[in-house]
Amino acid sequence: MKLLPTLICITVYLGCFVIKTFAEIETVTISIQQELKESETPKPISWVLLPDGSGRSLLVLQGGQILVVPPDLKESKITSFLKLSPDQMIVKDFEEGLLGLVFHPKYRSNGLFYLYNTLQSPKRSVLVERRVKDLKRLELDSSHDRTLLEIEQPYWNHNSGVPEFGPDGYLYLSTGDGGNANDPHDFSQNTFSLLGKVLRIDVDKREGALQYGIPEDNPFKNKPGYRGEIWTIGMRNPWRLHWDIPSNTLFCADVGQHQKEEINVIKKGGNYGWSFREGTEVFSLKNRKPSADIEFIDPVFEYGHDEGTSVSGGIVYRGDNHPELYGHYIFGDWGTGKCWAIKVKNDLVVSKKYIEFVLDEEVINDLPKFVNGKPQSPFKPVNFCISAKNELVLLDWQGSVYFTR
Ligand SMILES: [Ca+2]
Ligand SMILES: [Ca+2]
Repeated sequence: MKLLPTLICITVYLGCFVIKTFAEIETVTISIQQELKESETPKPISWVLLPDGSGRSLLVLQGGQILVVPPDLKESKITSFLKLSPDQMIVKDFEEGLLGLVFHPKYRSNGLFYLYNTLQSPKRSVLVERRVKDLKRLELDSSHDRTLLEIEQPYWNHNSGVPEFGPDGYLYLSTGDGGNANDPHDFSQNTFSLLGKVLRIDVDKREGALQYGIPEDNPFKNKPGYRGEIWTIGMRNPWRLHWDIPSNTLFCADVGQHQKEEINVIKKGGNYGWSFREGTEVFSLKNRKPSADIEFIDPVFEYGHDEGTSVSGGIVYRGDNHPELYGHYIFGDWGTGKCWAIKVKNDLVVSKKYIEFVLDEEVINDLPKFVNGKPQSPFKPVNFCISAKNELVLLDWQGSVYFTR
């Protein structure tokens, strides 16, 4: 751990000097090592511990493959759990594909898990329930393939992903605004659309024609003009949700357009602004005015496009090896590789640190670099996950898996 002195950065923009002063922020330095080096792991998007006490983990790849990794990470023992057909999911492999997996809270007794992925013709996102019939051998029940939700997607981008179960046993799913740019159909604020929202559903029930139930205490249940599944409004492209059970907090990193990247604390019925706002700023491009009675919830933390271009949310660290990060929400930027740890109390950031990751004695995510306005980084974090030992797993979208030491 080291404390950076106040930094004065001089950058040249169109011939003029812009002087920026960054406040004094502690930088935590953490050594990492690459794992699964010999294995093909293109576009890893999630590392999920199997909730069966075996210490095995699943590595979810955006192309549709899910690998089973043994507790000792021995590559010769890696097996395939399942494989979705990329042809059915993907036209543009930048944001389409398999985007999330979550186990049912009662997985040990019912074997259920959920996949969130895109499908084509017509373009849509689906939430599908599958079942493991032999938990030890991880054998799938091929007859169990239940589509709970299908959400039409007008464009290839902004499909969000990574559903989570809350401490209440309900499933929370974030959705993007449909895609393109500028939320062209105003889906995020449209309360009859499931796009641009956080949704909350009961996978153990059925309601009318729906393949799930809508919890009685959902904020807009039975309210005219609203879909009852909606938990929050005004999301752009959440990547990703995370329920921190010890603090009873649902975190939502929301990818911004050209100005601000957001970390939000999700509140029942909240309106998180897009596309009236981007972060704490008015999104003026659309020249629309929100009605006076809407109260927007600002992010608890945001950064501008001088530090990154696309936020990748993570998890709250509760491991033993890095006490300086304990209780901090860990996240980073996909474009520049810059990483942060923030501790949030009563919706306020009470501690903020940068994290430098060191691989073979070299920092892989030091100061952000932009070349012709595009971020350059050897490290493109797409997710921050938890290992079987409760330590950090970093997934680099370029195909690498790193463990902290
Ligand atoms: Ca889309
Ligand atoms: Ca927002």
